[in-house]
Amino acid sequence: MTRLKSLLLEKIQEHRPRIQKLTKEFADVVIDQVTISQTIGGARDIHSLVTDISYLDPQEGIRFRGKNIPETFAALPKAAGGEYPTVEAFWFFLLTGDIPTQAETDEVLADFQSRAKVPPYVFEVLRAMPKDSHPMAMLSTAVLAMQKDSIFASKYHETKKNDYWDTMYEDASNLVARLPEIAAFIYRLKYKNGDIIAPKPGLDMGANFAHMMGIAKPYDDVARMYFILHSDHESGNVSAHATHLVASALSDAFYSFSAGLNGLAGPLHGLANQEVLDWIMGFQKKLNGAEPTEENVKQALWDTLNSGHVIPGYGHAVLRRTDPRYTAQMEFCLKHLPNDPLFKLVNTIYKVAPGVLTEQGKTKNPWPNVDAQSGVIQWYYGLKEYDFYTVLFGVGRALGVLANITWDRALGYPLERPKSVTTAMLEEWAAKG
Ligand code: AMX
Repeated sequence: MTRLKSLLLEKIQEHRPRIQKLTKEFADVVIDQVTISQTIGGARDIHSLVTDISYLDPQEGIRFRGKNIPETFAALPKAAGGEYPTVEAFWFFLLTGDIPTQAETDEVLADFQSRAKVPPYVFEVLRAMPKDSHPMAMLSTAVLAMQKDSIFASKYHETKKNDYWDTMYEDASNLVARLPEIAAFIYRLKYKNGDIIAPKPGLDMGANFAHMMGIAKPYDDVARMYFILHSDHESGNVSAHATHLVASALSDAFYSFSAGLNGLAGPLHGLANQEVLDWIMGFQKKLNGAEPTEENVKQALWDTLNSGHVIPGYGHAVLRRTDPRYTAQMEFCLKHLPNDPLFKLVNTIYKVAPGVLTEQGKTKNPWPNVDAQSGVIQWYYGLKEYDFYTVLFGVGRALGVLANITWDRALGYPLERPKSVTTAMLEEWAAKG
């Protein structure tokens, strides 16, 4: 057994009594109340999910296992010659809460390489899809296609509930190890005339992804940063919640993560990074060669709002400040591409959009989220096919949601089944005040 898996088991055994105590001794302690507006309004803010992998504070932003983004980047072992930690080190951290040593990180890398072979039928499935399929539909289909090899599903009847985490962990690890090659394959199949670049053994996930995409350094660091930043945002966002919900029926990781990806593909969620670039390209086209200014950006933002659309990359269901994932990427841009015209335009939007949204007065959070900044970096390194951007988000998101469903099974979390009410019942409660 690898150090990661044996430590994970130790952590699971340590954690189980905490959940047992809470459910046995404190089951009836009230932690929240539900209003009519929350019931109609997408269960916003109801405290009804539990995860220890990340926590999102509305003001402070995300903490992974208690560490904010700068702390996470500083604490984890870096790739040799790179500025950012390896995805392998981060996976160890997400699953266990411990910072791995270099030796432990190297073992994850070796373990991933033993799992990384993508079954050939996946490529056949992808090649058979219509050429104009969206890359997210392709990614989700590829993940679902691998369901037939799920260890969790094949051993379900012989596995005791206490051990479900083990086979879930195996599937989760296999998926994480294979996703970069699948994503790069989709990219090169769709946009590079099917000129596929084979993976290179020995490289960490970020470096191997950059290699398979055919993009030179420092894209390896971009990939590491990107996958880590997009990994987890606690449990209530659509992709995390969908994955958790489907897995709660004891569907395996392939069914569950495919469902999560389908949610990520929505324009209000992960597709917003594609929408941001689309907005910028449309704006530049309308400028017809003129310089972007605060005035014409402001006008374009109002035009978007007045046409009944959202400003992509702005607003958030939980956050009430600039997303620290936005800031982390902005810092990367300031260091590596400070004079890039697209970066400058994104900064101009950042200057103007919060004021426009505040003046419009609808959104609870006028500040940018992760998606407002992420496309600029990809564009700069030559990845201009922006309908691919959400796939990158998806590869990163796998880390968080798959760590979560492994822990879901470890802690025996039950089938999710919130209760519905009817409109008449709400009206009755409303009449009572
Ligand atoms: N542009 C215009 N209107 C916005 C807005 C934006 N960026 N953000 C919120 N609003 C509007 C909402 O549409 C809503 O209008 P309505 O009352 O007419 O329905 C009103 O403001 C109140 O919304 P809210 O409570 O502030 O936000 P929410 O929790 O309902 O939605 C989100 C959150 C992210 C869906 C929303 O801010 C949005 O649509 N943003 C643009 C899309 C985007 O960037 N999504 C990515 C989010 C991060 C991620 O998941 N990757």
